[in-house]
Amino acid sequence: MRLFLRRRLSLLKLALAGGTLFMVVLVILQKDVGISSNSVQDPWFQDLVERKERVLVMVRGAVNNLGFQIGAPQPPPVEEQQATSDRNCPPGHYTQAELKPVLERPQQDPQGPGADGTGYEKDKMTPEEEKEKEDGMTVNCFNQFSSDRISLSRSLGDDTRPPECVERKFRHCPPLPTTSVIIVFHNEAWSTLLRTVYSVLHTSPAALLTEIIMVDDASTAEHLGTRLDEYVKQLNIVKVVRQQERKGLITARLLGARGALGQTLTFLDAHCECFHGWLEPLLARIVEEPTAVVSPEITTINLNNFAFNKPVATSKAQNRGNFDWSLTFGWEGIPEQERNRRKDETYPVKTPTFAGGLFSISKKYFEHIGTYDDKMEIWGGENVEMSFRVWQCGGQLEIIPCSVVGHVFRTKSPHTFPKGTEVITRNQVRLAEVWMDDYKRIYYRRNSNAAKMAKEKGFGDISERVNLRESLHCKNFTWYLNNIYPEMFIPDLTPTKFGAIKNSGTQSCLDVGENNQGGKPLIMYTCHNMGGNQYFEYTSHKELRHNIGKQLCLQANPQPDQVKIELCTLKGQGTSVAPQQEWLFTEVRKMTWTIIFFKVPTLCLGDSFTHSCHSLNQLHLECFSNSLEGVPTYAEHLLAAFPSLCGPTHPKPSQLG
Ligand SMILES: [Mn+2]
Repeated sequence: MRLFLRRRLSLLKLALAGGTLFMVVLVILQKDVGISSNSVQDPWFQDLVERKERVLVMVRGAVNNLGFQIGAPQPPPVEEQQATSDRNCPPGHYTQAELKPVLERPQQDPQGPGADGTGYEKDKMTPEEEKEKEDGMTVNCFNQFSSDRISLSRSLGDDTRPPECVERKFRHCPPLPTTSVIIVFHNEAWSTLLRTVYSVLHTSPAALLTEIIMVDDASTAEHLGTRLDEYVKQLNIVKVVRQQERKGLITARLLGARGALGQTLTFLDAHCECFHGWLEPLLARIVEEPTAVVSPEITTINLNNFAFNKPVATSKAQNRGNFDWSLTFGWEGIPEQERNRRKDETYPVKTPTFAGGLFSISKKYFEHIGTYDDKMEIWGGENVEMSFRVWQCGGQLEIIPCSVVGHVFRTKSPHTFPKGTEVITRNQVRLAEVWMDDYKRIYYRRNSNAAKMAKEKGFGDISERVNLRESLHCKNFTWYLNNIYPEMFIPDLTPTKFGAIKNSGTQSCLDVGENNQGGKPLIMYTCHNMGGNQYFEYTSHKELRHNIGKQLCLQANPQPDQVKIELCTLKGQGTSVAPQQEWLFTEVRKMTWTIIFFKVPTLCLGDSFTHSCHSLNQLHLECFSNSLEGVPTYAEHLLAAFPSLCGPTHPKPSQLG
């Protein structure tokens, strides 16, 4: 009996001990989760946190099933960084005094032109002023007349960023790194250039700004010579270095970076204005993640009146960078998953590509990751190259929305390309060859100049860059697409037919026209054989896709509507090709094809035209393929059921067999 009791008691002890252990584990787990979600700013960790939370829910559920009732645990207090004996690394946060700017902004006239970031345009102008404005517009492609009348030290008014950005404090330890601001310019107007410089001096903490390095890419304008040298002398931490021959942005930046003394590099364009507290969040992210390449949120300075588009406290980051298959950079909305990962605006936004004009990077990391491809010329493609490289080689590309910098976006460049715009294609071919593996073919099919250059090896020596990719053990482009940009549409690597659709009667080609994002009718236009707006490919699903950026499909519409391009209905699992987007090719004789019937005969095209589908001389369309390495050039003759060409007497698809 005693023995039995003892045994029962020890069983009870065991149960109690087990229960206690369970609770301890629970508390530890909870603490772990609490710390992660409080101190880790890194959104990548969010996944981990969520996973832990799921485990926690499971554990709680198990506990409840056992009959325990546990109240919601209190999250542990945010622990302050332990005080260290290192004098350079004191505890606590930077005070405002410690983040005092290099140069106090002098008192500004609140009624002055452009005060507090407002726009300025003069109403009644004299003929001389009109002329001055026009000349300024011609030289700069922005309103220099306005810029010249706005204070070089103008204020941008109150700090209107979201409160979590305004209130954010930065830890002393590890300290924020210093930075060298590098500004490349070529024939920039005096007022925009110097306002950029002053803006940096008025907003950057003296403790963090090592220097401003202005790199002159062989400007010819008078005011940018000795006058500039003399002027910046009084600004002490500003220096000018000069590239004697115009070699472009890439080599100019490398020249600036070479002499930089800061721990990080911050590249800015020559017509920018920095908003309150723009620098600290960029540098804080680099401390946290030394492989992060971080861009500010870029806002618009109006090119006509220089109004600064200020941030709105309640709005969230909207945009991230992308690219299309002609390797052009663009902006897109942040996908929902990424939006959900960010708890507030202090979290970085991961971005597949970046605009590349404004960013900060650790100097060591910039060198480690291979700076720039120094055989690229002038500009164009270098931002996409750096985007692929950073991601594929283990870095991160991010936008930091709490950091806001304004930039004058122009609709066209006032500068010429000394060797023509061919250099952009050359730069793009270099990046495609080094980073994109077989996916480069998708680009080449859409740009026949690029395809030709690739075939003829006219893009220069890329061995250094290929070696770099190898020595850094960079991942391949499939990895990039799957992990960094899974939202990207990937066209057929080997479509059955591709090229331009040509009417051999009129010698014109089917063309989507300017800025056709879908919904607009197509036009017939002089064939240029360069791909672009005249590029189509025939997919294994019988679609005729124009898919350089968006997934657009040629769609027949009920008469009398013309053929348009619309979003493809086939988008992946669970979707199918709409009958209006399905086209048939029928061979009429060897290498000569008649088409392209769309599936619903009752909807067949245009009766307002007298042509019959039988008058082949009028209706011949040719499909020119781009020539690719190893693929012979071929031309296929096609007859298209195009509304302006196809009359009501066309034969039924079955007759065409
Ligand atoms: Mn610019």
